[in-house]
Amino acid sequence: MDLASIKNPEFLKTMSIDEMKALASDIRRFLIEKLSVTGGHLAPNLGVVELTLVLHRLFDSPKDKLIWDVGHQSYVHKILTGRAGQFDRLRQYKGLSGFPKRSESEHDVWETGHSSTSLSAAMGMAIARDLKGEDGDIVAIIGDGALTGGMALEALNHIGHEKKDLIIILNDNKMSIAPNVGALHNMLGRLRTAGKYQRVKEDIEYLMKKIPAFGGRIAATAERLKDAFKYLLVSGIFFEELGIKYLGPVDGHNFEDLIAHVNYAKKTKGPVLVHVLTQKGKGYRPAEATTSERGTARDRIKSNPARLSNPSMPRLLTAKSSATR
Ligand SMILES: Cc1ncc(C[n+]2csc(CCOP(=O)(O)OP(=O)(O)O)c2C)c(N)n1
Repeated sequence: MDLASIKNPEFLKTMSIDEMKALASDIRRFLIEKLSVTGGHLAPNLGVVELTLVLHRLFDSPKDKLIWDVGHQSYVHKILTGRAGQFDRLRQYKGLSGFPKRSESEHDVWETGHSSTSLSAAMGMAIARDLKGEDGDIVAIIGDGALTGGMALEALNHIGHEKKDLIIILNDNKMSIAPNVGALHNMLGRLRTAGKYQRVKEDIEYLMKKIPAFGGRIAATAERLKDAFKYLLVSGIFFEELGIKYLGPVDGHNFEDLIAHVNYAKKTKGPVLVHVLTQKGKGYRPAEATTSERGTARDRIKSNPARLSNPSMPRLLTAKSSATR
């Protein structure tokens, strides 16, 4: 597809999944080629190709608000909102900004660069929407790195308390600028692997139902066990206890799963978080493999032009890399 011919994201609504897959491939190739000349945030954008396509398919930007945290991962959003033709001047004087910019597009509703602000922005926009009696979805897209910032945690505190309708997309690639660390990161790690324990949870539930409800010490112990296991049985208890419904984890490179989860989030009342697992650098092996400082691409790609010489490279790399996930 000629990406420069895209004027707005409307066309995505009628695309088949296969067409969206082909478009994802075209976008990855475009990003790698353009950023090899200008530099720019390659890996974060390669990781959100499918996610951005799905968000623009299911929401009606700019009536629905897409708020990108940090904003360094908004290149795919820029392509889908009619700015592909400006990528030769990315991050240059009077050229296309590397971050969302309101003067550039009505689809850029929040100017960023500073991390961890998207959740407060979403909360403010949700309050304004309700005060004015308007409708429209408010969607914040925040990385697991930015989620550890103080402002994001203040916003979670506020969001869980107010219970406004808003959607948080947690783009969890286990990376900040370097590999993420800390207690929140460890908690997300437990959620990521929760699927593996599904069977264990089912077994525990079965056993719980077998415990007879009679008096005495056995019953008391059983009750305590039930309380303890509740934490195993409810996914995303951290967010749920804050008052935010948790959905996921979902494979952020699988269109069907993404569409199903985001559609469910749209129908949910109150604040909801969709835990999306993505791979930073997806589709370009050097960007997938490096474990630190993968921000700008120019020098790395220039130092190995052979990586760009095969025109089908992004597709090939996507196929190979999915085996390493
Ligand atoms: C207040 C502030 N501190 C630090 C940074 C530097 N910074 C840029 S991106 C980033 C984290 C990115 O990690 P994540 O949010 O997980 O997004 P990803 O790049 O993995 O998609 C940080 C800390 C910043 N932009 N703003």
